[in-house]
This record gives sequence, structure tokens and C-alpha cells, in this order.
Amino acid sequence: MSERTLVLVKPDGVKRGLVGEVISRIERKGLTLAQLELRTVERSVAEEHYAEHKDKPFFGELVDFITSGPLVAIAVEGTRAISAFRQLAGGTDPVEKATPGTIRGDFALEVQYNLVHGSDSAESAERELKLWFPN
Ligand code: DAT
Ligand code: MG
Repeated sequence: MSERTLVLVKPDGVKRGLVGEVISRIERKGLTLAQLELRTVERSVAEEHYAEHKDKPFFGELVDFITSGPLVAIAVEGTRAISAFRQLAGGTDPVEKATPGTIRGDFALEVQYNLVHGSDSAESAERELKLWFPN
């Protein structure tokens, strides 16, 4: 069953020149790019995107970081796209939870700078895609 998920190459990934690497892994997995945009987001969008974390101690820094420069937002489509991209990304902590062979496991060292976002459920994907790609 085909579904869509929201992927972000966060500002650290753009600064480090890893956009092509991430897109290449998405395509090699067999997923496709439905929509793609380079943009710098306002705080309101970042706060809405990460609303589930608003009471966490790192929320302010997370919003600062995600609004700190251009990022690439991608609507990714394909069979089990939500789980498939989470698997490509690896766990949130790029050292403790992401194995080599994943995007975070191969290219990141710190939780705050873990390069990519992927929706974590069908509900999150629907909410996030509406926020990032309203059309
Ligand atoms: P994920 O991005 O794997 O879905 P999450 O939704 O739990 O992880 O957290 C969102 C982002 O917040 C995560 O990619 C990086 C940041 N973050 C999570 N836990 C953190 C922590 N303990 N300290 C600093 N930043 C954190
Ligand atoms: Mg998450």
C-alpha cells in the first residue's frame, strides 16, 4: 500500500552538503519524491512541527536550530514509506541508537544534529504533510 511521509534534511544536512546523499538513499530504497522544496522556516512552522516536544527542555534549542538556515522538505511516497524512511534514518541518537548503514549512523554524532526528520506514524505524516505542503 502506497503512502506518503514527510522527510526533512535539516539545516545541518544542507550545510554539510548531504542533501544528495539523503535523496540518493531514498531513491535507491525504491521510494519516490512527490514534492521537494528548499526553504527557511518561520518559528511558527517549526513550533507546530515539533508541537509534541513543546514541554521538553530542548524545545527552544530545537526550534532555534531548525529555523537557523535553509532545509529541504520532501514528500516521499511509496510502499510503507513511513517505516521505510525511519529505517533509512536510524534511531534518534546517532551513536547510541543508529547503526552504521543508516543516515544518522553513518554521518552524525550528536542528537541535536541528527541530519534528518521522518514522520513517525500515519497520523504524524498526515499532520506534517499538511503543515509543510498545504497545496
Ligand atoms: P526523531 O527525530 O527520531 O523522531 P524525536 O521526535 O524524539 O526524534 O525528537 C525530535 C528531535 O529533537 C530529534 O531529531 C533531535 C531532538 N532531540 C530529541 N531528543 C533530544 C535530546 N535529549 N536532547 C536534544 N535534542 C533532542
Ligand atoms: Mg519525531
